[in-house]
Amino acid sequence: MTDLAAVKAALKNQAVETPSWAYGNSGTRFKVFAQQGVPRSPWEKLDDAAQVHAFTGVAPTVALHIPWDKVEDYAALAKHAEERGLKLGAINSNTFQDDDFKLGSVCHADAAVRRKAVAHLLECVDIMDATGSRDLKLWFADGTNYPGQDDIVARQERLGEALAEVYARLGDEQRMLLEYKFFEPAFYTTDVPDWGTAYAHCLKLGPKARVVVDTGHHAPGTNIEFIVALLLREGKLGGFDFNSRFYADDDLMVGAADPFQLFRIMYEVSRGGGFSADVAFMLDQCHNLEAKIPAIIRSVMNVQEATAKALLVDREALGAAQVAGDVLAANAVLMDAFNTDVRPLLREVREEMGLDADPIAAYARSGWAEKIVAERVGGQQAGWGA
Ligand code: PSV
Ligand code: MN
Ligand code: MN
Repeated sequence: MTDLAAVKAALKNQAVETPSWAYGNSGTRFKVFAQQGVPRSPWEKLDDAAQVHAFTGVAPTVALHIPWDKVEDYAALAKHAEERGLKLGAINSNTFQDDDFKLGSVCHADAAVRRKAVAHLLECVDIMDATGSRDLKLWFADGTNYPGQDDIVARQERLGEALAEVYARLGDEQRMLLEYKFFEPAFYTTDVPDWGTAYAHCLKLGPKARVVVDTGHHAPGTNIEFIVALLLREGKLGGFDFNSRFYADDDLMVGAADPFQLFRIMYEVSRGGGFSADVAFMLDQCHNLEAKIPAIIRSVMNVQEATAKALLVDREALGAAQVAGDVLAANAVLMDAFNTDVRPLLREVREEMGLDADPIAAYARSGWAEKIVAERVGGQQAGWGA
C-alpha cells in the first residue's frame, strides 16, 4: 500500500529548475523562428520564469548560462530573482562559442587555449559566489572529427588537469556537475562521451564532483534508468538535464517523446532516495515552435506526472513479487503505477498549495502573454543562433 499523504507531501516539495535559455528565441541550425514578446535580457527571463513558478508552485530556481546571461551585477540579478519568489540555480559554462575553441577548450593541445577555457570556468565560480548558486554545470563540446586528429589519452589528461584546477576553487557548499554527451559537435571522439568517463573524472576529483544525466545525450535504446540507479548507488548522481529526444540532441519537452522512460527514471530516483537536495532536477530545453512559457509549464507538469506515478509504485508488493521470482506480477505492479491517471491527484495537490488546478489555463487567463507581446520588442536569442 502506498501512503497517499506522503506522496502528496513529496509532490508539494518537488523542485524543477528551469533554464534561462528556454525563455529566449531558439531554433535549429537552419532557422531561428523569432517569437513575439520573448525576453530582451536576463532580467526579463527571470520575470517569465516567475510566471512558471507562480502557476506550478514547483519551479523555484532558474539556471543561468554564461555569457548568454552576462550582467554587470550578479548580486542584483539574484535580488531581482528573489523579489519574484525565485533563486538563481546552476551556472552553465560556455566553452564552445569562441573561435579559439574550434579544436577544443579544456582538452585543446595548446596550453594558452586551455588557460582561456579554465579562466572562463573560474569566472563562472566567481559568479556562483555572487548569485549564491550551488552548482557549476559543465558541458564540453570538446572532441575530434577524424582519427589521428589529436591524442585521445592526452586530451583526457588535459581535461583532468583543468577540472582539478576548477574543483580546487569551489567553496565548501559548491559542486561541479559534469555532463556527458555521446556525440556532437565532434563526431569521431567526444572527450566526455558517456557516464563512465564523467564518473571516472568525478571520482578522481572528490565528493563535490558529480555526474549530470542529460536525458537527450544517449544513443537510442540506452537504458538511462540503469545509469541513474548506478550513479545514485555510488552517490555520484548530481542531477538531471531533462528533455526529450527522438533522434539526437532534440531538446524537446521532457516526457513528450517517451513518458514511460521518464517514469522508469523517476522510479529509480525514488527507489534510490534521489528525491533529496543532492539531486538537481533541471530542464535543458528549447522551444523552437511552441510558445515558450506554456511549454515550460507543460514540461514541469510532465515531470510532476512521472514523479507521481513513480511514487505510487507499491514497493511492498513489488518487492514481494521480485523475491518470489514472479516476473509477471512484478511487472504488473510497475505498470499499474504507470497506467494510473495521476492528473486528478495533481489537481488536488495544486489546490492544496493554493494554486489553480490547471496551470496552463490559469496562465492563459492571466494576460501575461499579451502583456509581454505589447511591452517587449526585439527579444533575445537563447544563444544558440547568436
Ligand atoms: C549541448 O548539448 C547542451 O544541450 C548541453 O546539454 C548543455 O547542458 C546545454 O547545451 C547548455 O549549454
Ligand atoms: Mn544539457
Ligand atoms: Mn544537450
